[in-house]
Amino acid sequence: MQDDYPLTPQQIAAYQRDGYIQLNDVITGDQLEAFRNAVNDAVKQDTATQDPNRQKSSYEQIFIQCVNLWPRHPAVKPFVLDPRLGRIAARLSGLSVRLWHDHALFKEPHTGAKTPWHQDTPYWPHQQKMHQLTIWIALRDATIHNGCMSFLPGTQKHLDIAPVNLADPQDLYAVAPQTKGIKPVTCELKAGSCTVHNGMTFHYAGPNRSDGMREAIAIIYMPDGTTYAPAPHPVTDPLKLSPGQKLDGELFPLVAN
Ligand SMILES: O=C(O)CCC(=O)C(=O)O
Repeated sequence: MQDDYPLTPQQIAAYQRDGYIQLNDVITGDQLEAFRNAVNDAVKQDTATQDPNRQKSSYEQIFIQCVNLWPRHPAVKPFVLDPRLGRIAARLSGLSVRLWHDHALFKEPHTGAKTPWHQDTPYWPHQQKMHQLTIWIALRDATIHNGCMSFLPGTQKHLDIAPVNLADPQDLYAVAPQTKGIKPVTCELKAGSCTVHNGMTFHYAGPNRSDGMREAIAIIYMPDGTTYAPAPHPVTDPLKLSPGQKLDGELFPLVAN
């Protein structure tokens, strides 16, 4: 078993205070290349039947998004379920965590579309909202030029803001005037580095102005014991869950406790 990624008590405290953290060189060398290839192949397969000349919705213009690769793509599975990543999520949150889902997020070259400021958890069919977290892994270098992530520190404490419509974004301060005056922090990442954010922390990614694809995969965790709140979501829609039902079982494996 690989050693745990080193995390200091100061880093854990910073994550809990700010609602995000940057972790460098989490995946390196051959492992990084294998992960990148596996995700690229999966995205190619998932998008193979799409007409590249179709009229894209404003949401599709933000990025190519392929949700929950791991159950369908055996080459991706060991990376997404990697206990070393799960333990990062568990140590930062201080909780036992289950996988919620993964999604590849590929920002196409010269699309001009930004990922608007938003919180994640309000979109998810979960009754508990405070401790979900995403490990966002750069599979290639992510820079200001090609759309790396930015965060508004401390905003994970704002639990009552209506979800932002990503397809028709409003001005952040109209949606969340509480965030006025908070200075965004932008995290450029070398490939294999990642950011981790609480699902309630406001975050943003700029447009991809480069000639290459911005390739990232986000792996999302939820505390063990998270229960279902009926709301449309591609991962839970086929499962016919009852309100209050625990999200567990083979689609939501316990990855670290
Ligand atoms: O990759 C992006 O552009 C945005 C990612 C995001 O919003 C997330 O991982 O929660």
